[in-house]
Amino acid sequence: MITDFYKCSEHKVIIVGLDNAGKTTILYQFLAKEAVHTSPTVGSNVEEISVRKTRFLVWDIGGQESLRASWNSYYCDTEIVILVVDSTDRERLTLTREELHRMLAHEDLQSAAVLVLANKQDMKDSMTVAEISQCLTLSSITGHSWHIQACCALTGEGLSASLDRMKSHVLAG
Ligand code: G3D
Ligand code: MG
Repeated sequence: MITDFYKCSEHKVIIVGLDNAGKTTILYQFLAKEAVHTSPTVGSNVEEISVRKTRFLVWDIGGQESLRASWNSYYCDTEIVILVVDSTDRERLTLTREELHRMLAHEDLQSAAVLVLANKQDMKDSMTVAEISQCLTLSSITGHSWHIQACCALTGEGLSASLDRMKSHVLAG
């Protein structure tokens, strides 16, 4: 049955971003809703996350420079790209912008939506969503549906809203 197929299907999500942005913490917050002790991701972590009846297969990909070259091996069939930004890391935001636009030009991601998570909003010196949006030139993205959400992976703030948005995106698509 076609309906059963859709009920059972999983939506592939990849979490990308520079090292130390908070990707692994976010993955496990999605899963457990509690902060976990993390260590730098070597290779990748993958977890299945259910938002009521919608299932996501979420890949957390290592962000160290040496690993970024292999991000593209994860792109195939990805429906949502979550880009995690450390909102306090002003110095490397330009690098994040380059990685984002390079990624979106890849043919395997032509139909993927982008969710930017402006993480570490608990820090006093964090940049706002507006600042990050401008620096990443999000408004220049035309071929992809995109959204930016402020969050704090330590408390989980902003993450339920992110999961809701992911769910409505795949249901609408
Ligand atoms: P990565 O997977 O993107 O490399 P991690 O990043 O999830 O390993 O997180 C890197 C560090 O940032 C961790 O600190 C983690 O606790 C911290 N972190 C993640 N999200 C937040 C947040 O919202 N606010 C704050 N203040 N810190 C956060 P350690 O000290 O373990 O290196
Ligand atoms: Mg990690």
